[in-house]
Amino acid sequence: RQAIDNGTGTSQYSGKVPLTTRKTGGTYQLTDTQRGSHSTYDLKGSTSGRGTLFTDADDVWGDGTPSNRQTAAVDAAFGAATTWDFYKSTFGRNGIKNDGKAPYSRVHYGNNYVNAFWDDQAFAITYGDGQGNKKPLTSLDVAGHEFSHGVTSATAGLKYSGESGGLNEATSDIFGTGVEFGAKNAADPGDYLIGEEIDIRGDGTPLRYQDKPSRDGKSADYWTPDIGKLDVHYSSGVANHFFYLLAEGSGKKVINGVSYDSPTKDGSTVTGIGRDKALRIWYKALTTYFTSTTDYRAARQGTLKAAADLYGANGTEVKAVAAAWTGVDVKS
Ligand code: ASN
Ligand code: ZN
Ligand code: CA
Repeated sequence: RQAIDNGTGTSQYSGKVPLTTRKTGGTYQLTDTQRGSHSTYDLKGSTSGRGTLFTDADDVWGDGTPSNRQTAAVDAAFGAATTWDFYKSTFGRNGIKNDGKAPYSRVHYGNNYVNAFWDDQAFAITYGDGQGNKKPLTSLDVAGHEFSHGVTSATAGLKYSGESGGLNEATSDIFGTGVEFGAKNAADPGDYLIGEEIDIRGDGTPLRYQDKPSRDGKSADYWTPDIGKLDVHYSSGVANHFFYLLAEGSGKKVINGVSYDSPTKDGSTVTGIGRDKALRIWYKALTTYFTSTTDYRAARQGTLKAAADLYGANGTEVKAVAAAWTGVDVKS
């Protein structure tokens, strides 16, 4: 029997965090024995292979700076554990395939690589170190985003192009945000911004905004007949905006010190039902009604059914789902 040890790490984005590790002989491995044996590997700049499992002599990991190569591993391991716990506690889901098996994570991919990605074949999450190798893309919302690509692949299988591709991307943003709020981490409190910690643009602004996706200069706020021609990271805006409206409602709001102002296409007012219900409706739709070819119109229908299943056909939740889709111009 492997011993379960509670390590501690100093992350770059989430402060000091607990880590579950595995003790073998005199060393600790960065393998989470409590959550499907998720392991974190060091690619050391390589762009192929699995890398080298992180190990440590005293079970105290990283120092919060990117020059300590354990630091990105602390964020990645904490992100995977937090996402694992989010799916378990919010939806009763036991890992990506609901079979208790964890993916693995790789950090320090390439040189100055400003991206992170999910690989379905490898069943792995991979993180670059960002510009100047100073901003690893290992923040909580990004970890939740990439992990969620695995969940989408294992469930609806939304095809990664056209409208279904936008829904696939938005699903990852929606649950990434769910993970971040759920963590209640003082260093990285929840918000409806994606990638606000990793400074991917080098000017301090987030990668994406869910209250009004066009704040990034590229993403769509509302459905149009040509929406499927956009890159999936921009056509996702319609569903991100739907999710914000459903959770928080239209208009101005300040949450955890961040200001939002969410418009609707037709000027209608949407009253939010709260993030928890909005997350449950999206998850139920994803895992029950969405398929590889679901488009925006079908997403409206699927989420309406999910809301009816969860909260009753005549509830305020179903009405709010309809109002939020209408607000982003996805009509019945
Ligand atoms: N970070 C991106 C994503 O998860 C990577 C990609 O576009 N392949 O969508
Ligand atoms: Zn993505
Ligand atoms: Ca965020």
